[in-house]
Amino acid sequence: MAATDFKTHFIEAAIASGVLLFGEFTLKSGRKSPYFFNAGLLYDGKLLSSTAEAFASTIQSSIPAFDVLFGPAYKGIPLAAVTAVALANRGVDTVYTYNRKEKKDHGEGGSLVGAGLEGKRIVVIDDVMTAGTAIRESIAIIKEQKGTLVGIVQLVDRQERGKTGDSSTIQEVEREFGIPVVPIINLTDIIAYLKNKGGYEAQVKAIEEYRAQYGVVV
Ligand code: OMP
Repeated sequence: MAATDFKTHFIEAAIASGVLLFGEFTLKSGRKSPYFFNAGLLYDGKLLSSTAEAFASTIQSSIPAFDVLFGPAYKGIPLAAVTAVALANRGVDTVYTYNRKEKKDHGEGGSLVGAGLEGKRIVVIDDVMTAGTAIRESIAIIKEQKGTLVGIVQLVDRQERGKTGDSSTIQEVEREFGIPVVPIINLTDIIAYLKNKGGYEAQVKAIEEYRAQYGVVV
């Protein structure tokens, strides 16, 4: 599927399955948003399969050589797992790792599950980027484990300002860590879809007002 076809199909399916919602939502950053993307509801096998393909092709086209996919708890976990499968189907052998939110003190112990990160080149696979708190938590884990971060692929870039100045969170993270941060879809794609589809005038107006307050110029 071409990238633009994927985006249209994905946004349509996300709205139909309640993954992409419109209303009033308080975000992790405290910002009040007229839309919310809930990757926790991305449980349709077909949609997950096309999402995995999109992650795999984005990695192949935009991310340098790597060893391990890292899927942060919770929502990054299935995304990293299905991406590893999609890459394997393309002949790219890789491994993946995720963290637990609570450290386990019995059984195998520790807070990471999967391949070790020490001395490895890591790509983070995650759901949504807003102000960058979640991604910085992942970067801290990789550093603590003595892995090297080589790239980040996000399912949705909300194209918002980071914590400092007028740059987007993606620009901030790219600059600070010197790595590519690549989204699969972004807010511009979502607005374009809604405008093209029609019937979403009130939602587009609210999103554009929100974007004027927290977004970056694109
Ligand atoms: P930041 O940590 O501010 O970048 O926000 C990203 C995190 O917020 C994601 O990992 C989600 O946990 C959550 N989130 C969503 O899942 N969907 C959204 O549309 C917006 C957020 C959010 O709270 O900003």
